[in-house]
Amino acid sequence: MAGFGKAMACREHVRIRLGTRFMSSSSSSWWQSVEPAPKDPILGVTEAFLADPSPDKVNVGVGAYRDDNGKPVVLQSVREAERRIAGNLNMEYLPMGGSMKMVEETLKLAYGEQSEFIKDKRIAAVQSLSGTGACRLFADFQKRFRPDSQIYIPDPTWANHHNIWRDAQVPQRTYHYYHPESKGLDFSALMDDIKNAPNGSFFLLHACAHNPTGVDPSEEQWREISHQFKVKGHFAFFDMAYQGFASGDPDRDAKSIRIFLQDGHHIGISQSYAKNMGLYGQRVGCLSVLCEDEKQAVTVKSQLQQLARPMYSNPPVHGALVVSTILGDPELKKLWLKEVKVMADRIIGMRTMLRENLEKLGSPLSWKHITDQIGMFCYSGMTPEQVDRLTKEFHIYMTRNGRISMAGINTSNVGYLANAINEVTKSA
Ligand code: PLA
Repeated sequence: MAGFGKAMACREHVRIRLGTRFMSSSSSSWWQSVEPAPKDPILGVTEAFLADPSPDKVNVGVGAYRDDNGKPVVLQSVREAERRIAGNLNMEYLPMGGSMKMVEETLKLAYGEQSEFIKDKRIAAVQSLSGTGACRLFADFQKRFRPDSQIYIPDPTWANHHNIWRDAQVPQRTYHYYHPESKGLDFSALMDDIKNAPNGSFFLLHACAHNPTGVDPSEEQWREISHQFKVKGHFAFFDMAYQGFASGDPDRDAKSIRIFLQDGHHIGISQSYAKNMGLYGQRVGCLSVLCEDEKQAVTVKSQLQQLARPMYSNPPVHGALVVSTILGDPELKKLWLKEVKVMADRIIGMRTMLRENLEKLGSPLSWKHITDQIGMFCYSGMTPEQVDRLTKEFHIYMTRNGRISMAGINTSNVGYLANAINEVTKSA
């Protein structure tokens, strides 16, 4: 008995010890090797802004449109579409490729209302989780069907492009884009990089309103780029996150794409309604790939759906309904186009005001690039240290690459912002 008792006690002891070990492993050591992720260079700015109690604080970090009172905007066209769809619909799943009605209307915006490619059903297209989701889906598609390819990304670019193609395990190269001295396009270096890339390379191009630089090629330069792509047999993937935000006219902002289409390229496009319809949080967009013919488009689409299925199964329904309601009704579409123009014009107006304010303060630097650049952002040329001073001393929040979201500026804060920029840059 004594021996049995001893054995039991021993087993109990082992159980407890093991138990404690299990406890400790499940409560702490599973994720012991996990390091904190670095803060996102753009969305991290919003977090810091929200945590600042100062009444003077200004957020010109993330590219989110604000009205002249600094308030987020829900477009009238969106409100009206929501009124029309409210209560009328069920909440069933969309197909894996999303709302075909939405996709059809979205393709018209990019490829042109009368596009032969739409009529000939040569475009494989799916609704995506906004522009980010479209880029990621394309990156995964590229990896799956062109596993040895790499992607050429402009230097600089939207920071998340690097994350997207990294996580899709597509090797990245950069190509010259921005010229720091002129604060414009480094066209000759860009053309050299296009020429020197191996034939048949994948290139990511910003269709308009380049983020973060606000620098776009001219129409003539786009023609040259397209020509050189043809010579080299490169693939152009257009990220069009700001259609309408550059000129105020979505058709004009699609010029780069139309040039490539005229030249017979088989391109890919990411489209987003975050900015031009203000549907940021609805996550609605579209990925399209122009194919040889209808048969290939059907095949490619089936593979895009296959990629989406294990990730998120099918995309959300509400934003897609808002978009298809607006674009499917000529009156609502007209209203939307007017509203896009109002947003773009307000930003253009703020460019002039910011530049004028800086010049009035007697800034020794040139601020011409503020009005030369286009779209949602101004690539100011400020250093990370100057940006840090803006944040610490003036509670102004922006990304450390010196990018200013023009959409966060209004008539009430432009003077304050100009003064602060002048203070941190005047001795540079
Ligand atoms: N592509 C580019 C070039 C972008 O600038 C952005 C958004 C996206 C795609 C993705 O937008 P979406 O997924 O919301 O459609 N860039 C923002 C926001 C506005 C962000 O970083 O997510 C920016 O502040 O740069």
